[in-house]
Amino acid sequence: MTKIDRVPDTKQQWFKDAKYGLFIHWGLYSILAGEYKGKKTDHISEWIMNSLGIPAEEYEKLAKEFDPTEFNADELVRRAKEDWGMKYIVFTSKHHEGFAMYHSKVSPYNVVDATPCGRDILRELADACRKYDMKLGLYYSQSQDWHDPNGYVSHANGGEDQLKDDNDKKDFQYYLDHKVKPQLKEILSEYGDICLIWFDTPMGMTIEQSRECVETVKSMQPDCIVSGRVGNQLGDYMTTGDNFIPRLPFEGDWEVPATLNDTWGYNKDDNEWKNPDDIIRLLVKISSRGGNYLLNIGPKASGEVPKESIEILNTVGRYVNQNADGVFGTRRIDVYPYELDWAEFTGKDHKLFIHVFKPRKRLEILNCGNNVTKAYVLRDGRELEFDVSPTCEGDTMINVELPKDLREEKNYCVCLELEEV
Ligand code: FHN
Repeated sequence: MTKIDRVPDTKQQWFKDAKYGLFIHWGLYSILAGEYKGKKTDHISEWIMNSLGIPAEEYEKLAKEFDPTEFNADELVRRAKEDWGMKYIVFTSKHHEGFAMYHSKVSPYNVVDATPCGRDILRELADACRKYDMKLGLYYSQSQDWHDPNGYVSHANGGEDQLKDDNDKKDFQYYLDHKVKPQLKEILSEYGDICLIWFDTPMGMTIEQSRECVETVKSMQPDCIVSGRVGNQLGDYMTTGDNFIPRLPFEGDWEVPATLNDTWGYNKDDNEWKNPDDIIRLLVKISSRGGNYLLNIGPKASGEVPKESIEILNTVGRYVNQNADGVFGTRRIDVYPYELDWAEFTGKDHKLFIHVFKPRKRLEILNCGNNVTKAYVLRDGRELEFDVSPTCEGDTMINVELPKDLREEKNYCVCLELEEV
């Protein structure tokens, strides 16, 4: 395995500072919720068309059932911003199923023309994002399209019923020229500023084809960045494997796309919800290594966000909002080389943030660099006493005394201000 320590640099401050975003996987697969004609998929639910081998002419009938009476873009974006503390949203404008969740003139297979609801979901989200000053990015599946006769099909899980994979008989370039590029132009011209295009799984794409995707984006909105999965190393930042957290603090910009359970699209049978404490810790860990955490929700067909997702994100959001200075705008912390089972560290300017995840009597921090000038609880500014002592191994230990009420607590953050050198 090659060790990668340098990844692309977006040169965009907002992305470097953002740290935490909301991924939304929503499409016709949400109607099936993991089950078709009594058969359940054991793969991620947005893949159900592929994994259960549902022919395009059957699958597309689902559009007639799409009527999301519970979807409220304003409420969702408000939650993401205020309750969850997120800095950007990435929405599936077209997933591998090929269905556009916006009003496309390029293909009638879209949420306005093919459904009874006739609602342009992307328009509703874009308006809400503008209202709440939330950055909006769009997922677009550029390589796989199981509805278009020339879009690629890949198989992720070796089941028996999967869609036919006859990619070598397809005119992929035709699909790129007549669907992908025109649709990219639509989403980049009709919905205001788009902060990023989240390309996915570049299977089979040549470097020239990846380049055409990048150039189409940049020609429409030069500041819009593209995800690593545009392929052929042409992304503006690195996208890690799904739910994979790099151990190394890469130099450059990167993002971890992650699920709250074991699927992206809604699956009524998936109850493998992650623990909010673990999510908080992962967010901080990723920040400390210099990355962003893009955490997913899969709304139901009705537009309702599963209550489990809301509860988890509310809990994480309370931590994030109370400790915002220790999360947002923090930088890769290569100055502090230690791992502790009870804490994670983030840093920026002359501050070292100690995120405490297990009850402690006092905080003992080894060799944290410059002299500490002040220690305080981040959420309420309470100053803490500390002293510095040499250890018998010749190191320096900072001992931060904790007030009684904090000694039984977990999930809080202490800031050490360090002398400028
Ligand atoms: O196949 C997709 C999957 O459905 C989902 O969209 C994820 C999100 O990162 N991307 C692909 C798999 O990596």
